[in-house]
Amino acid sequence: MRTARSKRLMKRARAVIPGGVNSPVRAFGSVGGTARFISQASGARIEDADGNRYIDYVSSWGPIIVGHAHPLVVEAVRSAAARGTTFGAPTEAEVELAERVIECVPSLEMVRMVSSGTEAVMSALRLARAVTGRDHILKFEGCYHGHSGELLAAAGSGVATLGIPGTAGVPSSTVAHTIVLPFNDLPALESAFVEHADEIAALIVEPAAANMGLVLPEPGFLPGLRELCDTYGTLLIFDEVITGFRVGRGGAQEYYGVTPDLTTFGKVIGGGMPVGAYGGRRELMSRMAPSGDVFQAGTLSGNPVAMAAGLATLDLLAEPGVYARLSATSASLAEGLQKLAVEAGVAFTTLSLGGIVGLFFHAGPVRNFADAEAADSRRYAAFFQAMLEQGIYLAPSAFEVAFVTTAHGSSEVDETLEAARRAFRKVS
Ligand code: KE4
Repeated sequence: MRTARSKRLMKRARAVIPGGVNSPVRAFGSVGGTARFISQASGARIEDADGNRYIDYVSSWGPIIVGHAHPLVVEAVRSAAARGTTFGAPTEAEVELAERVIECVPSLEMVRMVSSGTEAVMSALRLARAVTGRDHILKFEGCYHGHSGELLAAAGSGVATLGIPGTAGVPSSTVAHTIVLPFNDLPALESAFVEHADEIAALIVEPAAANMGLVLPEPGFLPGLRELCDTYGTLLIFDEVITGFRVGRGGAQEYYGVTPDLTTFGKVIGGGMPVGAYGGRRELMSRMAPSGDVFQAGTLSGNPVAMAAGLATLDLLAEPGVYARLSATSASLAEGLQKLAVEAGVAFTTLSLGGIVGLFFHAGPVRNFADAEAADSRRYAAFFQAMLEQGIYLAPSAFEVAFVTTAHGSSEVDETLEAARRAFRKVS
């Protein structure tokens, strides 16, 4: 496969952008080889600078759900931009998208638009701390909630001990209020609540974890979070930046039937343009400036071009049967991959939820981050390369997932499984 132009572009990029990329995972660091510079995309397929075409399962890490360059989304962006790209003043489009998101997600009475998932999470945590008057926050190992310093914490030494910096540049004081626990472990959570009783402002969780591969909540886990938060007066925040509008119109909270106090969104609601949002009950959200005393702001928050892309995307997702079809495509891909792995004698676990497919080179079950870390990431890297060579673009990291769009149909699944048959043989 020719990669000369991507190689040349990466050399140029590295001279002016750290690591040649504007987000680390794009550099292919954990899978090796040449990161592909993408020049264009349409539907389920992308094309790189050397003219190679791929079936895309990165889907820009989730925002692309109705396929790349959907004509209705492109037209919405074009016509919005032609009326002016940003005003720094309220527009009707922001009200429309807020109303649409609230209409779809029962736990919401108000939302605030921002420009990324990170911003949405930062703001929701600040609100939770203001509302409760408490400082501690609690997250789970392997869940990713954006790059705000307070969340870049590694688990402390013992269960329920406070976090330690997970990266350079985060002072230990910044994570001194962050408790990090194992996902799917209610007993550990219970003891953390006993130890920190009335000090925890918020518990934030990806209701289905999709940043350590796909790890689903075990039965009782999410209801257990809700119960413990109620007992201790802690706000429950569902980070639905990935699951929102991807596992269903009402998100993972509707799918699992557990109602959080606050929810964060991103990706899909921007239709490929920079958008994040956070929302919840009116009594909570009205604490945000200017109606309340909790400050948060943003130059391009609610950007009208981004709102147009989001609205066009949510219109397309409102068509009857869309999520059933999306889930069926994901399930057929997952089942097909599992069957091929068994035939090739490769230890492999795959599962799907809405438009998400998780792949682990691990006999399973994968219940938490420790299990996910035990998966064979070297074999994932070899599988990734073998698929890439055959025109299938998976996530360049074993700790991500495959994102399916409504543009992926049976022909894309068949082509992917044909390539996987050869790739599994190669890595077995
Ligand atoms: P952004 O700030 O990247 O828009 O959103 C942060 C975020 C928050 N919450 C969850 C559950 C997320 O998955 C993310 C971002 N997801 C990663 C992919 N796993 C973005 C990819 C990247 O960082 O390049």
